Amino acid sequence: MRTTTTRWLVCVMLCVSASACGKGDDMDGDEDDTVLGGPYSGATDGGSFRIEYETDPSPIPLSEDFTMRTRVTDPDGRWIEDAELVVLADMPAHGHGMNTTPSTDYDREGWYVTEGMLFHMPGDWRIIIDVNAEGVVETSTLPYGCCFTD
Ligand SMILES: [Cu+2]
Repeated sequence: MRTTTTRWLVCVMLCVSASACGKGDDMDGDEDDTVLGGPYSGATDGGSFRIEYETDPSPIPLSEDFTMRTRVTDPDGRWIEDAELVVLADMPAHGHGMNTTPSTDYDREGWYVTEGMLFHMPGDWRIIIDVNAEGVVETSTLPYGCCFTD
């Protein structure tokens, strides 16, 4: 009798933690509320840089590699050519990032290319772009609802 009860408790605990892991623990994180896509431009948190990006394919597909092209300018629209850019993404409601490690290289005219991005779940992602240029380190965080399916 005691053993049965213990097994039942272990099962309940596993189930609870599994669902918390998979779905997130707040209502806002539920994928049913996800607004697909997101803003393709914005400023970094300190206001020193402007960011715009495009993806290939677009929109971002679920569970497929995509490439990001990101342009960095100053607030007057001048290209920033010598930045060190780190582009990542996470799902804040689930507490995880991507399973891939993208790499970013400079292309030209203020554009940087990031290879190896992959969204492995539908729901609310954030694209996080760290810019290190001209002695300033700032971050742009842009929401992205994944993914369109048809
Ligand atoms: Cu997730």
